[in-house]
Amino acid sequence: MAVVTRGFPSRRRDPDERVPPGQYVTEDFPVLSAGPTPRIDTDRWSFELVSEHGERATWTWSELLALPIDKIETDIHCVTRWSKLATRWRGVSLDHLLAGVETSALYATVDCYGGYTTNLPLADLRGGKAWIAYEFNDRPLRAEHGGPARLLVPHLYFWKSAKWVRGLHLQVRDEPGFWERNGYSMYGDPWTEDRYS
Ligand SMILES: Nc1nc2c(c(=O)[nH]1)N[C@H]1C(S)=C(S)[C@@H](COP(=O)(O)O)O[C@H]1N2
Ligand SMILES: [Mo]
Repeated sequence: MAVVTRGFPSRRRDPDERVPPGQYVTEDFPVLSAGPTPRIDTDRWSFELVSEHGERATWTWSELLALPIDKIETDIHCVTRWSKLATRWRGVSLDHLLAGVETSALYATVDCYGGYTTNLPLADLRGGKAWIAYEFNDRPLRAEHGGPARLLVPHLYFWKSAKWVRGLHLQVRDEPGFWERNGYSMYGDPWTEDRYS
């Protein structure tokens, strides 16, 4: 799969239908960070996948970029009620990173430089629904938006799209991440307004 487009039928569908309940559309790109912006050089960036058995796989920046690259066009929805339509990204599908992993785990916790975490079902990271994104609007992803690379899981509220991603670990049980421990939903489906637990 070389190219993915999602959420792209903007010329055919009524824009109102693309906005989940309780959301408004913004042209801005707000920055929402729970702490200071970590600065990570791509020279020392790596992504580590840890299975529930403790098996590890690691990708350097150049190893990541050697994987098939997708172009993604998608709407994003923040739980604080802004939605941004037709955002454009480049990234590597999690399918490529998860392909070689032996697991029967059903959940994942995403780990970040700076300490942020978030949890989601492993199934939501598979099937062309989630990426390690490193470009936004044809430019390197800016640090405040998670550069050099962030998770992009646009079908869930945007707090699941962890910035400054550095890996994920697979879990047999669903463990709450940073915002999930602070009252946000374990899942976060914008279409059912699954905001808080
Ligand atoms: N590492 C990290 N990732 C994060 C956050 C954060 O504070 N730290 N905030 C989350 C929240 S609540 C949102 S809405 C989006 C915001 O992304 P943006 O700042 O690029 O708009 O990032 C998510 N990912
Ligand atoms: Mo958010």
